[in-house]
Order: sequence, then structure tokens, then C-alpha cells
Amino acid sequence: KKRILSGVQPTGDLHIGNWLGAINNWVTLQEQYETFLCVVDLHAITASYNPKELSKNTFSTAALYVACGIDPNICSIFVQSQISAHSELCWILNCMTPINWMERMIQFKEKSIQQGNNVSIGLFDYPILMAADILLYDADFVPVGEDQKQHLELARDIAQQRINARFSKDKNILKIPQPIIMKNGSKIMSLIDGSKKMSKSDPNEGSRINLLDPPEIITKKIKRAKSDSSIGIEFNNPERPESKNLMMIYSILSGKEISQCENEFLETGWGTFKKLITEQLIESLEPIQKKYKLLMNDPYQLSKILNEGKEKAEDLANQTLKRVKSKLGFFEME
Ligand code: AQP
Repeated sequence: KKRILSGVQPTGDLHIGNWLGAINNWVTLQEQYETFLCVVDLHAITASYNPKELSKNTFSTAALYVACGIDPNICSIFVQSQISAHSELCWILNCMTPINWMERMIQFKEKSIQQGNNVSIGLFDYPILMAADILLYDADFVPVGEDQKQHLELARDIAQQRINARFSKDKNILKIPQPIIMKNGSKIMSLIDGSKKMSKSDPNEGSRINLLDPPEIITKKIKRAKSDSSIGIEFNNPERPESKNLMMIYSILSGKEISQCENEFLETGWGTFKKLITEQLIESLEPIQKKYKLLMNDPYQLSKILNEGKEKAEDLANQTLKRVKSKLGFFEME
């Protein structure tokens, strides 16, 4: 089986963008691929964070993976900071990567504007840590949203040009990963601004639907979601990004093709459509919320899953790190 690796940061409540753009795709892929899923807590400290929340969020993010349908019997779920090879390979890759490659990273530019004068070196280094995450597991494929495509390209360039080409004449030291960009849900937008992606770090709670939002909150957020004065919900009108976004969400959740939705909602008013999508969201999130509660009531079971995942992941990660260190000329004990 080919291998995939992916992860989400435990930076707060997961939203439907993380679900539809990432976790839901892993659920589809897990049968076909050997799947490694990580809660990337080392990435989560690249922005200001609350140490009292980090561990709790890490655990609940892992619980949400399972609640959303990740099967721990066939996937390895683990916590990034539990495996020190991530930080160690990141350091080595730091020393191999030209700084001007990093200066092109769009996410850094965007996030550093948001963070004002509190920007850490860690935020700048985020894509290299991500490269280490991927390369440690010899991943064949990485399912990512549109927003992460540039980071994956960087990981490929570092592996190819800075490690394989420089330190090995014959066999590749690091496997070159390919992106899997799923057609649906690769970018879910904010509910209050259809030109911005839905994000955990958006200060406006009303911009996103969290996976654990109760029905009354979902109803309120959709009611307040930005709409426009046109009748009919459209998908392909660039002047109506909010309409497109809500139709995309509805289409994925209901399992109806976009073309079918376009026909169905040709003359539907916003009020009626908002009611429908609210009902759909509540219905789709209910089983996730139920399963999440069960898992959180039995922390022993989830800890066991994370321990097993760690063992499997650590083994692989250490093998890769050893290979890299040896090829790069580090001292080895006899
Ligand atoms: N709006 C989105 N639409 C589709 N996919 C999304 N992802 C995130 N937002 C959307 C996908 O979720 C995965 C993990 O994201 P992350 O938590 O590691 O970081 P992020 O991309 O920076 O997500 P957020 O929600 O915007 O978090 P913050 O605000 O903490 O930075 C990735 O596969 C991503 O593509």
C-alpha cells in the first residue's frame, strides 16, 4: 500500500473547513492507503497560545479525528511532539534550506500581518517543520487543502534539491511526496466574508461553524451569515462568493452534485436556503458530536489509540532520521 500523512493543528475548535477540506478526505482515503495522521501540536505554538489549553486541545483534536470516521484499527493516529525526530529533522532541514525560498511563503506573509509585532521564528519555520513531518514517514501522498499546496512544493524541493541531489549519488535518501488535492471542500470560506478562508484563528466566531457547535449556535451563525440581495443560490457567479461557498458546503453534506443543487436552488430565496443548510449541518454534525462525547468520556481508550499510533510512527520516523544523519555525515556510535 502507498502511504499518506496529514495533520491538523490543535489551535482551537475544529471547524467544518478542517473537516470538509481535510479530515473527511482522510476518511475516504484510509481504506486505500496506509494512513498516518498526526495532531501537529508543535505547529500550534507558532502563534500565541494558552499552555493550559494545548494538551486539552491536542486530545480533543485526536478525538475528533476518530469521531469524524477515522478508523484507529487501520490508521496510526499520533501526537507530533511525542516524537522528537520531527524537531530534529526540522533542524537539519533548516540548515539546508535557503532563506529566500522561505521568504516566498504566502501563509507566512498573511499570518505575520495578523500577528503584528509578535511574529516568531517558529512561524517563519512552520513550512520546514511541515516538510520534516512529511519526509520522516516516506509519505507517497499528502492530502492537503489549496492553502497548503505551496508548503508541499517546498517540502518536495528541499527533499529533492537540498538533500537527495546533494548527499546521495544513487538511491534517494528522502522520498518525494505528491499532493492529493481533493476536488470537494478544498477551500471552505468564512461565513461573513466569502473571499477569506474559514479559519480557527479568525477572531469572529460567527465566521465559522465548529464541529462541536450545538444546533442553536449553528442556526444563529447561519442566520447571520453574509448573503446578498439576489434571488437564487448560484455556484459560478464570481460576484457571489458567499452563495458559492454555502452551496459547496450543502452539496458535500447532502451528497448532491453541484449541478443538481444549481437546478434545485435556481429560484430559492436566501431565507429558505439558509433553513435547509442549517438543517443539513445539524443532521450531519450530530453523529460526530455523539461519538466525540463517548470518546471523551472514555479517555483511556483514546490514550491507547495514541500510544499505539506513537509506537508505529516513532519506529518509522527514527529509521528515516538515522538514514538522513548517516548520509549527512554525522558521527555514529560503533
Ligand atoms: N477553510 C478551509 N477549507 C478547507 N480546508 C481547510 N483547512 C483549514 N482551513 C480550511 C485544512 O485543514 C487542515 C489543517 O489545518 P491546520 O489546522 O493545520 O491549519 P490551517 O490550515 O492554518 O487551518 P486554520 O483553521 O486556518 O487554523 P489556524 O487559524 O489555526 O491557522 C489543512 O489540510 C488545511 O488545508
